[in-house]
Amino acid sequence: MQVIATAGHVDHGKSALVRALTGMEPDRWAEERRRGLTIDLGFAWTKLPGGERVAFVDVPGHERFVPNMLAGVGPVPAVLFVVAADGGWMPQSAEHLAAIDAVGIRHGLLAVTRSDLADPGPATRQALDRIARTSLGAVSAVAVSAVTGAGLPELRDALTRLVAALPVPDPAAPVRLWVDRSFSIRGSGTVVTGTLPAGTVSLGQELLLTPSLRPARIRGLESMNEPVGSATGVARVAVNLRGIPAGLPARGMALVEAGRWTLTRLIDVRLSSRDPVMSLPPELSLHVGSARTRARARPLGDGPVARLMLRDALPLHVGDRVLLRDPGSAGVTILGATVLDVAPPALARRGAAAAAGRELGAWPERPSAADLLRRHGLLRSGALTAMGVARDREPVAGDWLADPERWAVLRRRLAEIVAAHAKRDPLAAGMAPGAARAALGLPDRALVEALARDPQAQGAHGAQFRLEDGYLRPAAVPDAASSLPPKVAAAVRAVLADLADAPFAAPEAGRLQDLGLDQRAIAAAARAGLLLRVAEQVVLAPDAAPQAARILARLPQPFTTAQARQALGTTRRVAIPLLEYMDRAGITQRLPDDRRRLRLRSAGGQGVRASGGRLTPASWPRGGAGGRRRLRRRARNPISRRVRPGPIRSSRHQAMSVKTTTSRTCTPMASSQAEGR
Ligand SMILES: Nc1nc2c(ncn2[C@@H]2O[C@H](COP(=O)(O)OP(=O)(O)O)[C@@H](O)[C@H]2O)c(=O)[nH]1
Ligand SMILES: [Mg+2]
Repeated sequence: MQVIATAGHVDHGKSALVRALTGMEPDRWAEERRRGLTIDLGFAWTKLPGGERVAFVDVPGHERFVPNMLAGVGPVPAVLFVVAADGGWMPQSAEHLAAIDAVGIRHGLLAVTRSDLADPGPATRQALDRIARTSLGAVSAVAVSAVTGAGLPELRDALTRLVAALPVPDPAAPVRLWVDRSFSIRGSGTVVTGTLPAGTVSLGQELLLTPSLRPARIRGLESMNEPVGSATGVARVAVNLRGIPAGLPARGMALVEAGRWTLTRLIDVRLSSRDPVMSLPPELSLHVGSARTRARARPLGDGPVARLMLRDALPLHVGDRVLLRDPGSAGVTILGATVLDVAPPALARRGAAAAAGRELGAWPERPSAADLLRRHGLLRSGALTAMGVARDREPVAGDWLADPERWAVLRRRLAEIVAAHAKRDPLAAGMAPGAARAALGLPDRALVEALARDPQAQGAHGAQFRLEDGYLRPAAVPDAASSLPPKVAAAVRAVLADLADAPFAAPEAGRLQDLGLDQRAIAAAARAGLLLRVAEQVVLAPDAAPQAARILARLPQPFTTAQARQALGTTRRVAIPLLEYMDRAGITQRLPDDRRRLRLRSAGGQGVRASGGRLTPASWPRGGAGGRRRLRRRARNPISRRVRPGPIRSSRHQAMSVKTTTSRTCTPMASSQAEGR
């Protein structure tokens, strides 16, 4: 089916025409019928000659009821524009047309009514000329009389052609059903009606009622007074809701699908008019769908871009069209605007507003994931979905999506931070990822881990750091000793001199103490690859393991610990931890009878590489033993976020965790909150 709204000046015959086309009474209220004046929206439907069903939303034409008119026109794809042959172009003809243009409706038809009372020619020419300059463009015109019935067959044919040309919306599109009526039926409970522009609603489905985000299950569904199991947009639907008290829903609220909309009070928009935003009144009415709220406008730069602070939170997508109106102005001020961001970042720095205006001014009407990521740097995949934007890339960590440029900047900054930390405290094990997360202002530690895992982090140029044993530290530098305090470097040189003649006579604890090599210093020297530390107090030269392997290769295989100790010319204090180290490194294999054999034909040759002074089989991930410890990825389950709604974190520059409580993904409200309403 299709839904078409009427439009046009009061008393030009809109309601009479809908009545003539459908046989239904669009003026629902007794007061409307008594006064012969449409005050609120009316609904009627019929079958066209070709069998297509079409519903009409009949709007009031009186200037006092323009907000009602906007609520009717907001969600529909097409209009039946009405001008009276004997009335001609009138103020609300112009105002309604401006509204249609602002909302961006592209399909319509002109009916010149009351053509039994005057020549329809002049009114037709006048109206077509004005309509042609709007989003409707060139439309067909039909002269009709609701009284004589003249022209009605031609109008039905024209409607059939119009409906056939309308685009078919995506049945899988996110559901947003703007409520235009709400009432309760004895025995059934709460019912809301609305125009479903796209997507599908079905019996049993759970939706959320904005702005409370209270869950509402569809208990009953009707389309054009007939019960249906499901309805696909475009459709007029009446929905019987479970879980919503009668009296709660109201026009302007919406039923939305969880996770697919952003509920927001703060939006960045671009006006369709060429007028600069500076001329915008600071207080405006904002209309979208059947909703109406107040908006305070802040120009972003001196172009057509503005930030709007809304009095009420609305479920919006990037790319939505909104209508802005200044009810206080003497003339009619109606402006259309495109929503460019539904969770805009704070404008903290000087000049940020103008910069945002320049950036957003160049965005397309339907901003892409790339556009939004360039602006936000990082976004959760779920947040992007809730913005109505399709994901075009894989996450960098968890469900985080990143702008490539921002990611590269973060990598460089992380390298700097890690290097600075190592310089400040050369003997430290490294920087904890949590500290790096805070320093970078990132919202999630998994991002730091992903930055460290990124192959570019290990690259030959620029950022060089790694995550090992749970700490971030600079990648091995060519002159490792220079990374140590001079005293420690000198002590290490002394140890290595001791070992030059007797490579397996590890210095005794007393000797280490005399040299000033405490546990921290030894650990730092080992990390720098200057010493091999096989036990707390047992240090050897970095190449001790391959050297030992060459000697042990000459023994009959397998060999005992005593044989190995003798061959290496050392004590049990050194031999046992060294052999255990070689077991771990895969150089030797320990048998059940405690004897060992060399695993490799030529130790130190193929299949083994030095890493940070340690030998590791090449098949291990870089970083050796520490790398094996799988980085615990914090699996952030997007489902779990749906249970507790939280603010979308918008990220910008270093202050990446700026939280905007002004927007959040539409997720069911907590049940404790639900009781409150
Ligand atoms: N003679 C004649 N009167 C009409 C025609 N259409 C509407 N009217 C009358 O015009 C008045 C206003 O019509 P209505 O449908 O309420 O206008 P609306 O305010 O645009 O909905 C009513 O008195 C109608 O009976 C028509 O085609 N011919
Ligand atoms: Mg009317």
